[in-house]
Formats: sequence, structure tokens, C-alpha cells
Amino acid sequence: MGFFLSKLVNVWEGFNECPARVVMLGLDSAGKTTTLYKLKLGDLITTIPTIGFNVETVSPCKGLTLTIWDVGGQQKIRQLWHHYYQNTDGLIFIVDSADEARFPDARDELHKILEFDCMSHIPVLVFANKQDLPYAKPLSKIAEVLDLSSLNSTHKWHIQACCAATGDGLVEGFTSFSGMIKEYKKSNRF
Ligand SMILES: Nc1nc2c(ncn2[C@@H]2O[C@H](COP(=O)(O)OP(=O)(O)O)[C@@H](O)[C@H]2O)c(=O)[nH]1
Ligand SMILES: [Mg+2]
Repeated sequence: MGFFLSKLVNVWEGFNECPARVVMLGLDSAGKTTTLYKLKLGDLITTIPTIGFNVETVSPCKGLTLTIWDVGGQQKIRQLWHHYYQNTDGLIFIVDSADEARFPDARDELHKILEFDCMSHIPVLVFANKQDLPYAKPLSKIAEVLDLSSLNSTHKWHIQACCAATGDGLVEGFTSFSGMIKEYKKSNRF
């Protein structure tokens, strides 16, 4: 009986899986590639600056399967970001919490992305990364400098403190993101 019940639960969870395509953007060196491979391999890898993109399918939390496009963030290649926006179910935006000098650039890039028609209502998960560094700014400060409250009428968003190097905070962020993505996909079904 227990065996059949557990099979039933597996089937139900299969139906409940939510495959989605998301883009992961942010300034160069924010920690995008580190995050992607921490999710994929469970390990800290040595990265080199991404020229082009990395793409992986991961299951960062229960009930969520994501194909994540990690696109290089250097200034010269940010103008190519828009090629990755079609059919996107969500945006992951990563910020280096200790790189205060570039917070204004990060804010401008985030708001530019969300001005594109196909991104005008997508859910947004902001990771305030590198919280292990001594000069990392707290979540409240990063939410404020990124002007996230100005998105309230157009986007569901969530900001999560994390350390991609250890993985701290990643599951919590994706658990919130999962609910937002499911809601967004349901509202876009027809
Ligand atoms: N201290 C610390 N360093 C990190 C963390 N995440 C990434 N890094 C480092 O930041 C640098 C840039 O990371 P990378 O993932 O290549 O950034 P990307 O350009 O956004 O893809 C690398 O040296 C990483 O090891 C973190 O949470 N804490
Ligand atoms: Mg990279």
C-alpha cells in the first residue's frame, strides 16, 4: 500500500513540475556563472569571464525545472542581451553586494531589460550575491539602490541575499521564484 502511495505521489509531483526558461543577467563578475554551476554541479568552479553564454537545465528546488541562460555581462556585450529575451518565463538578476561603485550601473541595466515588451511583466528574482564579503551591503540597501519598488505595478519580484560560492540562500530564492513563475505561466496560458 505504502509503495503504491509513494508511486502516486511521484506521478503527482511529475505533473506538478514546472519546466521554464529563464535568463540570468547582471554586470560582469556579479557571480552568474558561479551560481549556475553551483546549481548544476553542487560545486564551486573556477570561472573565466563569459563571452557568449552558458546554458544548463537545473532543478534548484522541489517542483521546478529551469533552463537557465547565463549570458556574459561585460559592458561591450550587454547590447546583445536582448537576443535572449524571447519566450522567457523569468529573469534572474545577480548583483555583487560589495561592488557599491557599480550599483547605479546595475540599476540602469536591470530597468533597461524590463523595458523590453516581452519582459514587461516577467517575474524577477534578484540575488544580492557575495554576502560573505566584509563590505557587502545589506538587502534593504540593495533593494533601494536598484529601485525595486518602482516595479511593483508591473512585476512580481523577490530579492534574496546569497553567497553563490557556498550556495547559501540559493534554494530560498528559487523557492520564491518558483511560485512567481507558476503564476506567470498560468496567466499567460491563453
Ligand atoms: N566571495 C565571493 N566570491 C564570489 C561569489 N560568487 C562568485 N564569486 C567570485 O566572483 C568572481 C566572478 O564570478 P563569475 O561567476 O565568473 O561572475 P559572472 O561574470 O557574473 O559570471 C569569481 O572569482 C567568483 O569566484 C560569492 O558568493 N562570494
Ligand atoms: Mg560568467
